Amino acid sequence: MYSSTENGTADKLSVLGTAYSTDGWTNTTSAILQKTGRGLLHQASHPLAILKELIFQQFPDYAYYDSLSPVVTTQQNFDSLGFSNDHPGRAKSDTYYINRDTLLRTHTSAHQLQLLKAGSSGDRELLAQARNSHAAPGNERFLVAADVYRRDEIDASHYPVFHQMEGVCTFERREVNEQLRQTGTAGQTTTFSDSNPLQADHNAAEATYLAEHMKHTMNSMVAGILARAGGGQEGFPVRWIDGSFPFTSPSWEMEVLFRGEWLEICGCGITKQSIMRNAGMPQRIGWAFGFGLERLAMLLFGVPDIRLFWSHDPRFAAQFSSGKISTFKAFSRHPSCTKDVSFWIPHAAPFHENDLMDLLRETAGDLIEGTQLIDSFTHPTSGRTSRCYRITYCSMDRNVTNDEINAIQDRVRAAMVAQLGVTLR
Ligand code: FA5
Ligand code: MG
Repeated sequence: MYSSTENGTADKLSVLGTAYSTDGWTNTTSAILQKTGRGLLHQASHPLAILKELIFQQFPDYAYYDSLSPVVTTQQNFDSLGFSNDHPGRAKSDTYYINRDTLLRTHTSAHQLQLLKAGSSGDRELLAQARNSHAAPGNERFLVAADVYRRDEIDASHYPVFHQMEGVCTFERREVNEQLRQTGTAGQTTTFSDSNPLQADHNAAEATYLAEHMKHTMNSMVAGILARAGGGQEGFPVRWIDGSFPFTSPSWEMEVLFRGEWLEICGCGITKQSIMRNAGMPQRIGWAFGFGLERLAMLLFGVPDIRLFWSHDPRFAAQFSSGKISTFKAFSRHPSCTKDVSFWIPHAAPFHENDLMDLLRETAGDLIEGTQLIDSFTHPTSGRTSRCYRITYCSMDRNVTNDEINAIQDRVRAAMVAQLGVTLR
């Protein structure tokens, strides 16, 4: 995937058949590049693809996109959505860059402006990429399902590649106001606050109308899917909490009670009117949501660990079939093995935990089950900081030998010295 020059540094990187030049921003590892080609959303009997189709069916009058390339510009992923220049999401420690201007999308919102614009300008080429472009021919309502990439910790509910479902719905402002004049706003409950404010561009009645429409749409979608799950699946209680995104205001997160804990499954809000103006539709107002598909799939299919979605084990794949929500039955778990590594953080260079996580994935792939920081202290006189991480190794689909893990741990330790500049203890 990387083509290398003689000193071993890559000058070109190929993603899904297109070559991109690299620079000091490039931090996408080959372990991640391999995931760009897996296409889990296009394997009809994979739980994520089943869920995607069930959601699409709940939105018959929306255009659906599920084949947009994960390679986007910083303009699409951040600038078009109003992320400030110093927003932490832009940091190299959080995002997989291909080069300075190009990255693996960190969320499906990266396509919002582009798709709204395609609708207002009649960009036929892009509109034709919708699977059912006849349903909403001007992209006034659309869904985008896609793989997204984030440098993140490793555990049972976080993985550096996951999937989102974006939903965008827009209305003629004049028609909303006409309807509000006829029906009034009595009985509506949306409140705004200083920390989750109404936009200066909207009046309270309009924003309330949009928020109620959005929450109703999302609740019905979740209820519709749960109804399809059948077989004694009980409803999951849902609650809304205030959220914050640069491209919506007000904003919310939807949480679902699952095994006694509130699990965040979605972010959403009223689309900033600046986005509608930039899209060439200042006369329309709208809302948007972004669901995490793994989070929903884990509770619908009873999948206990996010890494199972990437398993090549036929015992995983065999349990699901297109159009059906079935409950996952765990196959025998293979024994795990833990190894600790202690080291001094280098004086000169900054140390970021996500660099260690990428190094682990690059060296040991999905054998890494999780990591835990078990000790951290700063020496009182030298001022040096030491950390100890416990790494848990476990295979999803086979037994691994102690010798094999020892060899991997040796490679991890050597790579930490070479790439992170740490001093092992
Ligand atoms: C976003 O990505 C926003 N783009 C959502 C949005 C869209 C807001 C439209 C407003 C309008 P957030 O970073 O919270 O927001 O991620 C959205 C969902 O993705 C989360 O609720 C969660 O379900 C899922 N998610 C986030 N990080 C991970 C991860 N590392 N692994 C699995 N799922 C994740
Ligand atoms: Mg969130």
